[in-house]
Amino acid sequence: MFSKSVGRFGAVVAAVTLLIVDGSVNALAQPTVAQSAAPVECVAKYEPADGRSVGGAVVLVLKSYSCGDVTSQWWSSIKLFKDANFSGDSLTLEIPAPYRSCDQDGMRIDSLPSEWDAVTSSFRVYNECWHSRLYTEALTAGDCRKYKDDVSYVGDFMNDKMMSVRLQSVERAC
Ligand SMILES: [Ca+2]
Repeated sequence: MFSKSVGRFGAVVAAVTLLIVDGSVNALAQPTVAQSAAPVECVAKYEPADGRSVGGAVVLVLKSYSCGDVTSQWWSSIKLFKDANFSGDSLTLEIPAPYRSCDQDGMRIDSLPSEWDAVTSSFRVYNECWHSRLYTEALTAGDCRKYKDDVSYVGDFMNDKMMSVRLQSVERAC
């Protein structure tokens, strides 16, 4: 029993020593300035849901989602960034013609690709979608905050909480 404990302790010491030695070697092998990975750009395409309109807004549903080497000929409505100041991984929400621009009733996006739930910290808007309302739950439920134009930081209240959004050309109350 005693010798078994010593044996285990010895193994732990050996493992820790190995880690330290290994860590030192790796530290020497690494470049002095750590390289951060380039931000990933993603695109989510939305199309109008058949027969659904809420308060005049076009209700959009997710049709496709991809990241990496993405190109598109659809129209941008809003681009979400995981970090503040329009940095970090991004997701552009796109729509087809003729819904390319926001009008006063605007668009309603009930859900995001799941990995984009509750991560947004900043965003840009396009095609007359000057006014936005962000929601902390899907289906434009939960807490809401309204914004105008591009937003470099959504604020502590909404940071890493957005799960759905409304966009329109004029200001609307939450
Ligand atoms: Ca974030």
